Amino acid sequence: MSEPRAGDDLERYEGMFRFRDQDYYDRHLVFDHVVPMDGANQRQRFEAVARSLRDVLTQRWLLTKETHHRRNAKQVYYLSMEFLIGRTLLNTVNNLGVRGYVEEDLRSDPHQDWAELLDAEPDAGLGNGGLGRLAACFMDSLATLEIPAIGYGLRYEYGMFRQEIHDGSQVEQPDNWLMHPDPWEVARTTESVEVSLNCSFEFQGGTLHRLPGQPIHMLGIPYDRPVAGHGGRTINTLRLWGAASPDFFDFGEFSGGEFVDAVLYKVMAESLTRVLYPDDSTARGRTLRFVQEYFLVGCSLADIVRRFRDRGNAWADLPDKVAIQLNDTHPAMAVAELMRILLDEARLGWDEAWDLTVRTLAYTNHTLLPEALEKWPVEMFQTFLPRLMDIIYEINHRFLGDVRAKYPGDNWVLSRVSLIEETPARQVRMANLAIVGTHSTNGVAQIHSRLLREVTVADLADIFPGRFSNKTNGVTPRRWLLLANPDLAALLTEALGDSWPRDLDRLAELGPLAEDAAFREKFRAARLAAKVRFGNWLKRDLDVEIDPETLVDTQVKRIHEYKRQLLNVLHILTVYHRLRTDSSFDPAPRTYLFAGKAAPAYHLAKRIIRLINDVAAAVNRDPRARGRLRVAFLPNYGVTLAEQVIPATDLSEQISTAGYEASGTSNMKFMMNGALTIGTRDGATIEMGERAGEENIFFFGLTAAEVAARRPSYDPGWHYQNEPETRAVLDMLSSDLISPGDPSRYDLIRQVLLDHGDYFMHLADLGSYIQTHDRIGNLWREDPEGWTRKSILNVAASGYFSSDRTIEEYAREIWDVKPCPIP
Ligand code: 26Q
Repeated sequence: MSEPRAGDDLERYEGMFRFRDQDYYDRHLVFDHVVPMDGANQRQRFEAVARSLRDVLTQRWLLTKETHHRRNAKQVYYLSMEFLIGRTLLNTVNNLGVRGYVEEDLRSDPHQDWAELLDAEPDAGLGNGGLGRLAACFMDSLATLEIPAIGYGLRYEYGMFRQEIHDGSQVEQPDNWLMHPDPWEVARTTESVEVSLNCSFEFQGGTLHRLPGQPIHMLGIPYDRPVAGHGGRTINTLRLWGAASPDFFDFGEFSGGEFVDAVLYKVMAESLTRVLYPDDSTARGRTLRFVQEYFLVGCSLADIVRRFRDRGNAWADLPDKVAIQLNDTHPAMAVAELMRILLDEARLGWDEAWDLTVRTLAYTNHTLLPEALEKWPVEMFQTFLPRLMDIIYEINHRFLGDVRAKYPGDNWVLSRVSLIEETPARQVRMANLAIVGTHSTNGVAQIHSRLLREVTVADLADIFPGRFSNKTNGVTPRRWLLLANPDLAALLTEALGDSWPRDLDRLAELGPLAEDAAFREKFRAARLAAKVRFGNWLKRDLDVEIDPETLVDTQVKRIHEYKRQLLNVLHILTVYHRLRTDSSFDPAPRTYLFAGKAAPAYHLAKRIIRLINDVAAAVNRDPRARGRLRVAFLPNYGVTLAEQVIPATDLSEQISTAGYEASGTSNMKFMMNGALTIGTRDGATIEMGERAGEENIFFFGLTAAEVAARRPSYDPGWHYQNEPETRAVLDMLSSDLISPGDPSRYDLIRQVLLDHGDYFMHLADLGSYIQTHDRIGNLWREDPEGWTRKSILNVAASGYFSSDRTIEEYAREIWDVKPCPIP
């Protein structure tokens, strides 16, 4: 090979990515891949850019760790089965503040296309939805606020499935996001930890079977990813565990000719972190999931305790040095595992161990849906984790003793708060374990925290009144505004200067500008630019055409009955019905967008996807709807698609049955980007109304209290009998229009709505929903200036929904941690 720096192409790369006079980029491109500069493909270029950036932040990353260690600062450990991180490149470039530099250099290179290069990065979808994305936003805020923190999760080789739509129906495809080497991760094999189960297992036909009597030892290999805070001062770590089998184990014991068995055993252990469970609402008792949860807890606690001891701390100081947050009950075995470590390894007495455990751990609840509350069979604990089961029994014994003293003679209360459910089967109630075994339980929006306290776990809230609080969710403005919406971000910087991404309350200063016609004009131009950009992206990537001048009305989230995508569909069908039957009907032109995944076993949710696609096909081919009504289902919703669609949306649909959406977080992302909201009084949408002013949010429908009061006497059939439009629309479901040649295709949906009582009360809210949509359409068409005013006021009121505010509340009120500035 000739001298590498002599070629023409190499000349062009001179200076590029020379952040510190080192040719990071060209070295990585040529030497990592052994290709000439002009022979590299986009993927290789992406890896080289990412590796160069990692080089740039490496010193800060090391300095961050070293500073936290040297100061022995109190650390936050965020334990979560999910981190929905999405792509990392652009976010890291932005947060390090090198975007202008990188883009400028790339512009001068003919082989390089920044947009294509960004597209070459896979979307790390290691989560289902809101809970996983919240964990990722929190990591961004923790680093930005310079709080010492490590996120702990699992390194699933296959994340959330890729959704394809075939003939209108969802088809799940594996998401092989680690197919190429990931440039962000660092495998730290020297920091591997061993975790043991009392019982081994094997996979047969995709399910896990126990192999009794054989204990299994597994290795957790840490894969670290840098989390660069905005401003680039603190680089925290997201540590994801990959499973392996200890090498010494297999070949020694199996050397009697059972080489193949040894290899199979190894493969079995490695299967543990193969795939994420793509289910966010039904906690079905799958053994593999149980073992995954323990694996996360076992590896993470061993790591936390090792780090704590390495710093020379005494056990009694654990709560002063360590704060562990449990993201839902998924890692709630941490209560028993920490007790095990303190009892069996540190050899503390029960009372001291319990005091330290409770003061170190805290728990966040994310759902009120009973079917999503985790319960694991006692027998499963006994098989795999008998020591933890013993500890849970002892915790329960002591706890119930206290409860008996507080409520003498009340056996009902005992059976309700017990950590063990006796019937129909003996199961460990993970939420009860989490509440009893931690010093803090919080909900994620005011209404959710109140319902949690007053309804879901009322007895436990009575026993531990001081433990309960609310921490309303937030989202990171770096990814969801600065990165996702460059047009609006530029306008904000022009109006406010460049501190708003780290001080989102400054958006309040936009309030007065709502009355400034010149600013409104610029604001509308920025919003339109985002819509045009989205339109181009849609055409190019998904071959869907939309008119950016129309009202873009979007519902993107997991498909679930309680989120009521069906209510949205019923409204669209109502508009369509009017267009078909009334030639004078002339609604404001709208584009209705849907996106979202259904759990693979959730048949009704999958049928709803098919219905949306059938409705889209019917509407989009009908000349009467042309220019007025368009519907599209965008496949494979995830972080990357959200970044595209949210900035281009005029109207955000937050229409869950009141009392069922714990918080919602996309509602906040839409608000920050200038969408107006149509919503029920549910989750954090209520707080959005309090901050933006009720007149700037379109609320409709029953409140949570009204839902509960109406339920006993609710009769969906009444609406069908007495509301002609409701009847017409429901009858359309079995018509040739929507389900040509297959009139029973939507029988299931019709039955859910009419014959099975419409549990989520679609028909009760439909009238109010349609009226509200009519008002919205009129405002859009008749008073565009008024619309823009409301839009600006929404952005101005969105500062509260920065995850920086949320994390500051956790830091002050739960963790008692302070920032630890890196020199
Ligand atoms: C549990 C056991 C077995 C298999 C799967 C699960 C499981 C997985 C994920 C249960 C629940 C989830 C995810 C729940 C979730 O995303 N909840 C959402 O959390 C957001 C952040 O707080 C809220 O904004 C949403 O309202 C809430 O639905």
